[in-house]
Amino acid sequence: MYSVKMRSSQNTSHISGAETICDMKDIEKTIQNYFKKGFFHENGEVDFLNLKIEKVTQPIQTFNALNIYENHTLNTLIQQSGVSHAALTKGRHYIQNEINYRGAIILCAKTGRRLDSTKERGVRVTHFAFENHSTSALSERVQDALAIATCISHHSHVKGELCISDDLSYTTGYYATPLGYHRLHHMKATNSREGGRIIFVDDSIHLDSYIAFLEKTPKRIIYNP
Ligand code: PML
Ligand code: MG
Repeated sequence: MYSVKMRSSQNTSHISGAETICDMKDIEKTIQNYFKKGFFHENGEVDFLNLKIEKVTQPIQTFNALNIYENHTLNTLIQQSGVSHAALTKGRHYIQNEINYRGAIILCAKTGRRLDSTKERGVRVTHFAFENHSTSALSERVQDALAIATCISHHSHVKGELCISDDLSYTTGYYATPLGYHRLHHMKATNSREGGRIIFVDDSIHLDSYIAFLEKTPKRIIYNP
């Protein structure tokens, strides 16, 4: 199996990213698809696009995807998952600031203090593949989001993850906990690059091994509700 990754930018500012793990025979069509996705993007004209293909050498770990839910409010979810309002407010600041992080920001669920030291890059969930074994079709965007959310929440110290897309016209976000992926509609105004991923954790987490799991361990996420 091979890990295939794409990221594109304008003036070093993040425009788009995608990734999967696939068989050798599927690499060509995957990079074609990622080229189109990353190069022709509503977020702006691209002046840099990186495609990376790497052979997967470590064993792949398999996880069941979180179940998808609708109709919950963010405030209720935040409260139920043990994240404070102060932490949510700080998380929203990272989402609303001018920086488009490529990855996630990790905050203490109690105080909202930033715990990772990845600056403007953020922590990227990489080396994962999504397999839909259910009869319900999911858009490519939701498949990716569900795979990433499943990886992020697979740790006993993670309370929840808030994600809002930084794509101009996509306003649905989600809040995921180890108990489910909750879609949240109308999370921002259209034509806004505001967006990002915030992971709320218990600050006794062993951050280095958690980040190594997210960024390096090959992961397969099976959706079969
Ligand atoms: C993104 O576009 O990067 C994030 C996608 C969030 C998907 C939310 C949903 O529709 O379930
Ligand atoms: Mg995007």
